Amino acid sequence: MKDKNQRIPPNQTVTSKFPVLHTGSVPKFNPEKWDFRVEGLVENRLKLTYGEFLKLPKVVRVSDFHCVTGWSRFDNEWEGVAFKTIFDLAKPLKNSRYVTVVAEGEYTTSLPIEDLLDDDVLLAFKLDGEPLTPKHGGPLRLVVPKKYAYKSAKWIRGLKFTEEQKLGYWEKRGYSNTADPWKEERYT
Ligand SMILES: Nc1nc2c(c(=O)[nH]1)N[C@H]1C(S)=C(S)[C@@H](COP(=O)(O)O)O[C@H]1N2
Ligand SMILES: [Mo]
Repeated sequence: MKDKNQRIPPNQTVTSKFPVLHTGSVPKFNPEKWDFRVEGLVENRLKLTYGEFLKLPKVVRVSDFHCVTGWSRFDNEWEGVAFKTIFDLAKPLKNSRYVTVVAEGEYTTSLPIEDLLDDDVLLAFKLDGEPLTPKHGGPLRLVVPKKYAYKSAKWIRGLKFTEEQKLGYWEKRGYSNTADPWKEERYT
């Protein structure tokens, strides 16, 4: 593990708190009605109930979290399903290159498939050994540690595989689409 000073991207400050940041209000979760859909350019579309989702193979990954507004939280222990597991089940078609991540409300973000195949990317339902709280994205959020946290969408309900990249909520509003904290890609 890198020295802590080397783990802080340029112009970020470490916080031991965990700020809550999102647009809109925290959605209600009904486990009977909740589903997770995978669609678009895939061989197998998926529609998983909450129970089915929880039965997928799980992984635990410890990573740092960097918000574009300047705070970073170190050593978050996320537990969930690796993106790779969903990828293998859905079998994206050859012309599929991007994923739009669809959350409750009007929030979306998008990423190239290869960024999501990183070993530290997961669809998380636990943080630091506890079920993910609603304000931090429970029941399910994406975690993409190598990008500013607006790519780590909370309350996710599905993935759509596409050939062209569709800009997400913050990306449409001037935030960087590549969002690399180490290169300080904050704005377009
Ligand atoms: N659905 C949804 N996910 C979201 C956001 C949002 O507004 N809506 N904000 C993003 C931003 S900018 C940050 S910094 C993180 C904050 O996560 P936290 O509230 O768990 O700290 O959530 C990200 N995911
Ligand atoms: Mo953020």
